[in-house]
Amino acid sequence: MSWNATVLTLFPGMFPGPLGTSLAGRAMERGLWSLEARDIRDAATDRHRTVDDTPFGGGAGMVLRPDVVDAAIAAAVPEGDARPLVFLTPRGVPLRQSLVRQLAAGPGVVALCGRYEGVDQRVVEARGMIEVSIGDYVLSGGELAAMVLLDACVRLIPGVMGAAESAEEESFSSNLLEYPHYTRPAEWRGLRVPEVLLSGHHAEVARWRRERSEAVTRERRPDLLTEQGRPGSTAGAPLHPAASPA
Ligand code: 6GU
Repeated sequence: MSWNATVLTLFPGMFPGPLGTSLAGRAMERGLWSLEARDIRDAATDRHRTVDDTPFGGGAGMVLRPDVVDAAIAAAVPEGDARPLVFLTPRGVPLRQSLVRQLAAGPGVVALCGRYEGVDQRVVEARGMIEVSIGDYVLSGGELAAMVLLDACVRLIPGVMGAAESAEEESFSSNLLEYPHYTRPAEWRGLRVPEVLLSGHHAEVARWRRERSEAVTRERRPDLLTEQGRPGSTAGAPLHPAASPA
């Protein structure tokens, strides 16, 4: 049983891209996950293969038609497919490690990449899509965001990472930024590695790292220390919007 990703995009040639190399690429070669990129345009029905139209209410840009997107999904996803459908859009809920963990633990994902101004909202809702953003900036399309999401999921699939790297994942689950890292030489350009790291006192090293993690988190990401991202907090979006109480 492997983890399967289907990506619906107007630019299937962008895939697998970086996902075909490095950790994800090796895991794909080993059969631990699969990736299928499907062209949304193949679901168009007119002779110009039209996928978009002007927005009702006016405004700039074009909107992907709901009938075309729905047909693309129907063609790519078998009836009864249990994989969640994720729509990559800057309007989405922020991607967090908690969602990555939930997706990685399931059967895979179907990712819809938006282009132009967006996708008709009716098909987003009719298909129960989870709308996800990867950060507060605007990309020219959802493809790079889909790659980010898939990379984050794939590295959590059992067997993809070695035991040493897997343990590393535990540090982000505490909702703290990582402590700084050092290696040889112990002195470089007159700069010494923090002495505690050379001391061999494991408990002191652990205390120092914890303190550095908390300090850098307070400095750069104080939002991680408040309710939503609290260690052990159950706050946060459910995997599926339809699963939340009305
Ligand atoms: Cl998911 N899509 C686009 N187009 N821009 C984004 C994004 C997604 N997440 C952050 N910016």
